[in-house]
Amino acid sequence: MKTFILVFLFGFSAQAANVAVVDSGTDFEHALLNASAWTNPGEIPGDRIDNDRNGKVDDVHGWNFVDNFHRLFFREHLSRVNPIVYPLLRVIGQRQGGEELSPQDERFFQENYGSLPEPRKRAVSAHLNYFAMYSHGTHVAGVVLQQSPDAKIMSARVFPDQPPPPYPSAAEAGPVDWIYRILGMVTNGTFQNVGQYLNETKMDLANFSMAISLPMIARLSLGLQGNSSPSPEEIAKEVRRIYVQFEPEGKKWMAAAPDTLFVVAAGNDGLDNDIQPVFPANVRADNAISVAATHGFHSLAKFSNYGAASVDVAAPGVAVLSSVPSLDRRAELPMSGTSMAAPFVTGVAAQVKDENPALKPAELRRILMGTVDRKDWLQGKVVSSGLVNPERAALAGRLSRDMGVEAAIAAAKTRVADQPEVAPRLGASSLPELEELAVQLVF
Ligand SMILES: [Ca+2]
Ligand SMILES: [Ca+2]
Repeated sequence: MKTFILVFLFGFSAQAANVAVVDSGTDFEHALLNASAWTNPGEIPGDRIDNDRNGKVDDVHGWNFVDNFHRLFFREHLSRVNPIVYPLLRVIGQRQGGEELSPQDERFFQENYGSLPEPRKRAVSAHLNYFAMYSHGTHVAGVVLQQSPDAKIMSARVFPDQPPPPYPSAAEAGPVDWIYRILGMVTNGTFQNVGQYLNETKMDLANFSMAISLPMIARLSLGLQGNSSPSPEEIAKEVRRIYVQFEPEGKKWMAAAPDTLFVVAAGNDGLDNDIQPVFPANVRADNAISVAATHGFHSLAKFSNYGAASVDVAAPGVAVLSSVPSLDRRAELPMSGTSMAAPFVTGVAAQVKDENPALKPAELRRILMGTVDRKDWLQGKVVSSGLVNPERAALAGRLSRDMGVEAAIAAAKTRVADQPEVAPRLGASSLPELEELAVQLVF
């Protein structure tokens, strides 16, 4: 009887990690996600009553912080998405992954993009960008679940919604307006509220696949000061000046949720974050870790930011296949960016937490960094000089139940080999427009 009770208690305590995806909203109707939504135990859905009295009415699977509203994702916008985005993004993703395209795929791309007149090309590109942002939080959640299938996903929506630009007319949504809206949310304390919510809902992890574009703000600011064509050095200097004003705000977010590990994408400018800081990736805290992107396990992605002192680890982020919203609720597409590398690390961290729920965020971070595959090509690029190793990190998590974290890391290192460095296939393409889109469409 005693044994039975112990077994029962042990089984009860082994709980899957709670993971917040702080992003553009997550489509939990997707077949790959619908069993994985975190559910607020204190809230009755749809009764228009704030049952748990946390100031948020019907916050069942998360909260929409942009609109202060329970709806996290607007599936009805799918009717305004042109279905051409699916095959186009598939072809572009294949190119980003270095694949050689079939003649049919090349012809398809030429007919639907390459051979179009300039204004229509811009319109298609705007539509692809819209769809990628619309899908972002759904794709990111899928990547978390690939590494941690039992994780419970909470959606914290922080991206302002933009209606899709009509297809294929040339009307484009203004990125400057969008930046101002995000900026407003940073300065009005929205993200601090996100931090408080992560704390209230006991999130083990929070994935931040986002960056406030300080270079864009720097250009605007220098323009207002009469410098309309600044040099890269002038931009970097202005970015550093602006970053210093943002940093205390970021520290507040992380301090608001001390039991949550914040996993933050390093950014996609191909630049050194030690020289030109990225917000919030550069915010240093015991409960934050920043992530660069690699091409498979082989090389640093060309677009990825890095930083010997400011970016902690690397993980795969090129042509990552994951869930995207679609009418049939089953679509998957490849996407590239540090936005895809961060949730890889978030998912691994969720597995480590499952192995030992007693681990604190700083210990999770230490395990992720201490169990990497060290690479010469990541030396001087990330603090740990390495790529996150899921199996080794999980083993260190398990061992840490019975020994100190450092001893667990050392033991895991002797037992799990590095992941094989398979060289990517780098086929050529004769389509310059495709190459250009493959470089531009990173998230
Ligand atoms: Ca509530
Ligand atoms: Ca309710």
